[in-house]
Amino acid sequence: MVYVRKNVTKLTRTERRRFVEALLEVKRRGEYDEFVRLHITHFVGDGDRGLRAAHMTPSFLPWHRRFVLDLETALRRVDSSVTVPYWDWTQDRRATALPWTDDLLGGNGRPSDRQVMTGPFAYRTGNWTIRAGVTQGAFLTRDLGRARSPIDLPTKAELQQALDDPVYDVAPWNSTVRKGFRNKMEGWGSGRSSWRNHNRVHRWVGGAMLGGASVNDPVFWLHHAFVDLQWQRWQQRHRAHRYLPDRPPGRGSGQYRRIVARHERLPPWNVTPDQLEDVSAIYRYA
Ligand code: CU1
Ligand code: CU1
Repeated sequence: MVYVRKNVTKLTRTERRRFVEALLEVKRRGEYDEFVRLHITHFVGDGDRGLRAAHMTPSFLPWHRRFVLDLETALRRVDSSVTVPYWDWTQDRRATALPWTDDLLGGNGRPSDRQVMTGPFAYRTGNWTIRAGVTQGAFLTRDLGRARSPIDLPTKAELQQALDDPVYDVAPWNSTVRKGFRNKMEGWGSGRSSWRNHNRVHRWVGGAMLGGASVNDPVFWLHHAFVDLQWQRWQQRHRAHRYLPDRPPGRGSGQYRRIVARHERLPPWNVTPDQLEDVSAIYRYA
């Protein structure tokens, strides 16, 4: 049965409660921290050595598609009615509105140390202690909108610029490319312009959402579900276009063995980007 991922603003009271309870149970079982660790392990950038499977790379989209799917599977083992909702940050832009309510993700961090004090993921509830992180803090932190040097969430127009590009990605397939849907969506550039779309949302949330351990904030999943929806929209708009590159770069290329081509295995899974392009048999967005 194909299940439905909803806009977070469309969840009923019961659906919100069940989503939160499933997350807390996955955390209690120790599975959640494995997701955090996996993401940290795959936080390899242009300046690092080795294969870039998850970030600054064409497979940014399929990697996170499979990653969200795995979390969703873990949630559905707890409660089969649960799916991952998406946060449309072009619409829901206020730090006090959904998804930042006490019955869902809780609110902003307090000014002194950015610790989240409200909602189900506040440290004092005892249910959300951060164990896997690049920093040592045990509590979840947020700095919605960046109080000291404010930024806005990406706009509809900015998202549209990414969706309008018919080419999936271009050489050299990293964070420096100016063309292609993938990096316009992922959002790398230089200086402040490297905070576009996906990246900008991580910046806007701040706190735990910065860096490799960003999975510690459950908004990660709502954000990446929305990014995943954009990939679907892009596919529907540009039907003649597909994931690129279709073949691995050759030995002479600086990207040799650094990226994942369409039919290559996408670590840590036994799956290819090609196999992740169509998920219509698993879920759809409403
Ligand atoms: Cu990521
Ligand atoms: Cu992300």
